[in-house]
Amino acid sequence: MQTLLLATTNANKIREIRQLLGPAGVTLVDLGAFPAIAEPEETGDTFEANARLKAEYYAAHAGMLTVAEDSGLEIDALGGEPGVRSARFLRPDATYPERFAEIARRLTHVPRDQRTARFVCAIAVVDAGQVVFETRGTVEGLIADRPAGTGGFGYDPIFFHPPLGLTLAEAGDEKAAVSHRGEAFRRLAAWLTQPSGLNAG
Ligand code: ITT
Repeated sequence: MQTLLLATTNANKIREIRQLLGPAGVTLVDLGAFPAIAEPEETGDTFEANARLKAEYYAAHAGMLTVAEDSGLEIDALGGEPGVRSARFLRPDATYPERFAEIARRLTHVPRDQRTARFVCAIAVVDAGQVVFETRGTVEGLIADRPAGTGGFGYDPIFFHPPLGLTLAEAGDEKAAVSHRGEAFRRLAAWLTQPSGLNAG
């Protein structure tokens, strides 16, 4: 069975991705197996650039087939902020309630129906120094009036998903069915299991 390094330091991502790649028939190892590898600086301007940067870096240091993802929240009325800086928005050590309050402040004069936003997840897979698979998943929604729900992580409590009528923090298992990460990693699972994918032969 193929072994794939899941190169993220975010435990919430690991939990979601392990579930999404369950049907892919690969053995997943995470960065817990490589405690000596320091985190790279995420210098890319796009989710794709950062996903590639992380996958190339960890693949080179661990010497194995590696997947990395870069994700975040784009709020249209804020010109796409926090975007690639989602994990560091406001301050690297800011709490999510602090970030929610700042977003609410910046959206004060924006009508509710114009508070459109999306989560984006870009994936890159690197094998022997080459990017061998890339994709992007998105989910569209609206910034909620106030945080709601205790599931998920990060910005999920303020991300309202109109078809579900819930924030992603209220969505439970349904988050994976509609999320940016779900879309991207289901495509990766399909690629890993198809005859022309990595498992060929
Ligand atoms: P790695 O780089 O090690 O993977 P990270 O948390 O720093 O971990 P990113 O740079 O990709 O990862 O930042 C992603 C941030 O975007 C994450 O920390 C959240 O703030 C936000 N985010 C991404 N996916 C999310 C989701 O499903 N729900 C809520 N917030 C999410």
